[in-house]
Amino acid sequence: MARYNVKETESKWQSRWETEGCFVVPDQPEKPVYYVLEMFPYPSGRIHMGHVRNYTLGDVVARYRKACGYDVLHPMGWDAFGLPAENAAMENGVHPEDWTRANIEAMRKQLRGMGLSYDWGREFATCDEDYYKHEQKMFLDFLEAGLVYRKKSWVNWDPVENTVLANEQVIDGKGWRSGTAVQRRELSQWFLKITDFAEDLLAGIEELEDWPDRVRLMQQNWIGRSEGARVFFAIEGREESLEIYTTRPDTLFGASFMAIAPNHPLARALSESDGDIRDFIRRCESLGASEAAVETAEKLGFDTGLKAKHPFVEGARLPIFVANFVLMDYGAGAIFGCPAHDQRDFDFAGKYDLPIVPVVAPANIAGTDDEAHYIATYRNRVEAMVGDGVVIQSDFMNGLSVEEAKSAAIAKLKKLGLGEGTVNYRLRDWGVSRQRYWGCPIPVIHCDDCGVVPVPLEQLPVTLPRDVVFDKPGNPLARHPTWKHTICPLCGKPAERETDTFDTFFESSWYFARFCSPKSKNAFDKAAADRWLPVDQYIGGIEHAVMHLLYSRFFTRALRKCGYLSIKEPFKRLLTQGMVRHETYRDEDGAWVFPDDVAESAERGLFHRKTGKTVTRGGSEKMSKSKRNVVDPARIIDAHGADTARLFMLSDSPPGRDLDWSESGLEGAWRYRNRLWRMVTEPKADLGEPDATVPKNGLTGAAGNLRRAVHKTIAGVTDDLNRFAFNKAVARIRELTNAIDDFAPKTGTDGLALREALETLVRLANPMMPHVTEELWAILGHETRLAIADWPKADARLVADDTITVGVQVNGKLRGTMELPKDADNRFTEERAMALEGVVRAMDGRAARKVIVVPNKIVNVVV
Ligand code: ANZ
Ligand code: ZN
Repeated sequence: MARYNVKETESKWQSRWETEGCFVVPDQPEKPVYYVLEMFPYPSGRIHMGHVRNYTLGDVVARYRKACGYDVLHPMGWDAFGLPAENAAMENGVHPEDWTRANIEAMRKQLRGMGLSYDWGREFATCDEDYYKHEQKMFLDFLEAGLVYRKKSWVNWDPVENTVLANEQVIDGKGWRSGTAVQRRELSQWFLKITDFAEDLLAGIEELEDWPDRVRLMQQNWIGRSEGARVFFAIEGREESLEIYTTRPDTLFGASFMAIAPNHPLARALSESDGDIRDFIRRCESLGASEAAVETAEKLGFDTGLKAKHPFVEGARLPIFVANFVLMDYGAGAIFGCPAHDQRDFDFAGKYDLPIVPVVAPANIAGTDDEAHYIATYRNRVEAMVGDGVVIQSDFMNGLSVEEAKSAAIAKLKKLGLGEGTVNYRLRDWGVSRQRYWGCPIPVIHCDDCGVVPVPLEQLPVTLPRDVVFDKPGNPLARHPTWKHTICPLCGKPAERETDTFDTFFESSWYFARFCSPKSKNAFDKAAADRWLPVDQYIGGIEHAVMHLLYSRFFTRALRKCGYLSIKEPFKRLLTQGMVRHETYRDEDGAWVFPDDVAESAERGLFHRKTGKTVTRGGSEKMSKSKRNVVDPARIIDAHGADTARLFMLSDSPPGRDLDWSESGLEGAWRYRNRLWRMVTEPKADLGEPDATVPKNGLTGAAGNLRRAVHKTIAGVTDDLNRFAFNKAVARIRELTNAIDDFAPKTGTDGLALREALETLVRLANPMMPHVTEELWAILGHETRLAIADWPKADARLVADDTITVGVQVNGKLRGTMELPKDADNRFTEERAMALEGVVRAMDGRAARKVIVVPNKIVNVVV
């Protein structure tokens, strides 16, 4: 048989599957349905190894489920809006749309080269007018349902990207993409009321049992529910009271100051007549608005001179500070400070010389002789006592536990009309306005007389103008000479369009639903969505654990509220794949070196192929362009074939773990594919006809053993695939390959057993290596496609273990083992045991005093 021609064979099957419609999903499925979805890519222009891993995992699931008798929805599309297209426009003068479309073309070609079982007829890009127009209607529906509002707010402004960033996009005070320090700015923004669903989003996590625990925890923390109290402090000499939020009302007797956010209305009001406060606020604003920035900055306060009245202690007064560590958009934007039991307040009190009054003591100290000493020396501590304990120095709460005191304080506040218990969330509403061109236009009009007016439905979609220039940073929509000028739908006077576009997370929050009916005139057909959703298996990177998944879960609820959908959660089961890693290399000057540029020789060690500089090998890290430790999938697939790359991606690690890319691993996969090819194309016996049945009983000896191995492998691989243990499945397939290699067929029926073994091997390996197995299936004489064939079934009688291993001990020491038929009788067992070579040697001619047989387990010989 000829050598395996990788390129020709792979592209042949890719086009046949396509022309024969093997993966076209019926609109009216008759079988049970299964929806497997991989996170769709941003069309950067080239696929990377993360894509290869993600899409291989999804394809194995899709092909396997299809073989198991499901109608499988397995679609692919493009998350096509976003800033890189605008950057490319600015750098190279290419239009964002042209750049994006060209990238999609290139990447589609690369994905096709991987032999993925997509229904390409369902493909779309989010920048298609036919996609984004539905979002505009959705937005207006959300508006009507009270899920959208517009608010002037402080935003994180990225001065390099010239746009607003969501809090989640600010990492350590810096923009997630630009890496530059984020500034604060006040802008009018559109918000989606994700907080309306805070409780429900949290409760829903409970039911997502098939999500990784890590992701569930991240979502929980992000929503950040806390129980506490709202307390209203009267302000001396003023009408209004000061509302604060606290999770520790039990510490109210330890309060020694109040603090408000720099942008709190009270601070604003005071700054109008006080230049010093004004300067202080300005100083705080230059520090950045994100939680992280505030957390790391030095704690600064400014005493306003105002005093708050303590709710429980007659005559007690607390100074009110403006403080940079209080955030306006959390709780009430104001706090009471209890230095003894909060580290931040402790530091603040030290700095501004405020009282530190302990009101909680460890249980073994409270009420004992040590209590006085605890109180007297408290100020000398280096840290606040934030733990649990018993309440002291607190009047009616003395002796209570922290939890009991919380309830007692809340009850008292309620009675006094000064507060109540509340639940608070860390989750913020989602600001969706972006000052960018390459996104979905927000469909509203601003009229001087009528205010903000939604674009009437019959005027949708609002499309992007094509003629834009990127000669300077900022939003070209706002600079466009005509686009934004329109007339007010209400009064008919000249008015202006909103020039902001949606955050691109908007598009990725509902694409999974569009795939159910991608040609629908509506966003999607409800019937199709009901049929396919929720997604049975979603697969993607851990980097989307918070934002994308939370936004999609929110959209599902919002769409349900607006009558689009009836499901509660979008993704039933989630698999987050691990990173693909690679060793890093640096030259003498510390510059990163591409692995491909590294050569090795005995006398020079590692060196740079082109510059000749000495190279040192660093640790294995996530593949990234910045460290140059990337391997281009296109090159790998071109040189070794898609099947090889796919097999390697599955072989070494379970999907959730990181995977180390290695040449040797890749070579191993390549050798295995060739071995499979030879084994089937040069069989050791006449294999008979494809439909010849193997005699069910007549097979004994080696052929019988082979059949048992075949059926055990079927059962094992099936089990592995159900559990996503793809690496184990690969290992099992390789074991079967060895067993087939060891098999020496002698008779005609041996040939039939060999056929069954080879066919099974090919069928089990098909989801991993679809091309070579499809070709081998044809070579084995089949005229229908393996891609649409059924999954092999294990014969239960052959799977059950019918021989067992029994150990033999002489005077308590193991001297040998033997393979016995299950439930062999004691006499037969004893005879076989006494004949074992190790046993004979150990007995050394002595007679057995006693032989104890524990059936199916062990034999003990006493001499
Ligand atoms: C008094 C107190 C005493 C507090 C004490 C803590 C310990 P979590 O758990 O994150 O919800 N806080 C409230 N609003 C704030 C804001 N806008 N900016 C900064 N800090 C704020 O934290 C709630 C606690 O964080 C609240 O409880 C409040 O300080 C502070 F021994 O109130 B605490
Ligand atoms: Zn008007």
